[in-house]
Amino acid sequence: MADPQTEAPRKATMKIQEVRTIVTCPGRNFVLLKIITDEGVYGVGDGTLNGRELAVAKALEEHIAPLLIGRDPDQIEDTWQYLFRGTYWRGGPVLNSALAAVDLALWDIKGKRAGMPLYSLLGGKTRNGAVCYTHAHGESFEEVTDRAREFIDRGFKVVRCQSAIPGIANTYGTGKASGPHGESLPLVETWEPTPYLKTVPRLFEHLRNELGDEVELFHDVHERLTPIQAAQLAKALEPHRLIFLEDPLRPEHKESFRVIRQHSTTPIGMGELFTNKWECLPLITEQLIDYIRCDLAHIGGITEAKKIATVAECYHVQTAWHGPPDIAPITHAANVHLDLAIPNFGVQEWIEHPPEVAEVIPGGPTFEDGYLTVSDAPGLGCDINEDAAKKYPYQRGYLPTTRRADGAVHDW
Ligand code: CS2
Ligand code: MG
Repeated sequence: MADPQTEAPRKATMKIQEVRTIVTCPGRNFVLLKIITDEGVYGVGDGTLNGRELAVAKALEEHIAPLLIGRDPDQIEDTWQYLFRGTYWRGGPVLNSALAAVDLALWDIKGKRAGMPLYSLLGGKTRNGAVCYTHAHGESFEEVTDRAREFIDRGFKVVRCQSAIPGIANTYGTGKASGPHGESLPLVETWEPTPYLKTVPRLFEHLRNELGDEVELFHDVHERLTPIQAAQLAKALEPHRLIFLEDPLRPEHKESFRVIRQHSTTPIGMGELFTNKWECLPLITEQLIDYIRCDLAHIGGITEAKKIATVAECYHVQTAWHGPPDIAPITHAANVHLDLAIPNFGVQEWIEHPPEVAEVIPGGPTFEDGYLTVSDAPGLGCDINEDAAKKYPYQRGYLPTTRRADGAVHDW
């Protein structure tokens, strides 16, 4: 523990000697962390925040790294509390992504010291693999169906489906929005609820007719609807049996989820924009959602996710941790370690990174027949190849923004 007067670390068997932030862009930007101890053991973490990467990198370099030098890497909870509550100005996506990077790296060190994979430290395996989903998208229903079929043929048992909406330019999830965009300004997407609400149920009717009943399907609203629109959509989708409807409402309005629940039995998933456990609480304790899907890289890492999973378990809520391509394989590995250990795992989002990513960050999860697994290597099982990282310098990139047909800003 730290000295109560000075925060100077008390004598520890092992000390943090160096904290290295690595920003790299092997196809997209990642903010990686290496925490190196005086005994040579090191841990790797990920604090990538898509579109605001350097804010996290600066927070780590300038504000957090100096606080870690000399601390005992074993005391993860104390370090977590110290970094979260000890800043006074706490939380939010930037600071909690930075905190996540530290948390992941400390768990990695703990696993390496114990000689155990993380899932083992978290209580051991409750399942052999984590069933996962990926994204099928397209300009037409036929294109979405063909993509979904390719994934099903590869073994996927769950597929997220998004199609272009007639009359709307650059619809979310149809494939134009990802990756760094150089120095350019954000791509602008448009949004109108009426064509969207008409199209999505038709898409799923088409998909069920073409793909049958066995595959699990779902759809990401990306927090764009009003409560009553979300209720209408959830109700209209009932016959198509979605595993869940993802992120229907903005993260600010927890009580609005009651409106959806009052009108529909379509399961609801929510959470990639949350940055701490308290934001999840009302949705879980009121049983307004069925899947909690926070992003480990934005909520302060494994320490916070484990607590959220435990609270969710008490209320029959399952996990579906966010697993987009804009977080590094280190976070994907952390997701799967947790999925394998907790009793209330639901489904895991997973998008295959291009090969350059594995060159820089080897050791991410492995996909086989619809399931993800991780290696039995101690810790998270990932590494950072710093020489390879140098080959791919940071490129400024923005997420798209969204405007209504009349030009007004809407949620992306
Ligand atoms: C999406 C994300 O994976 C998802 O469910 O909502 O792709 C999200 O748009 C990105 O993580 C934003 O960076
Ligand atoms: Mg989403």
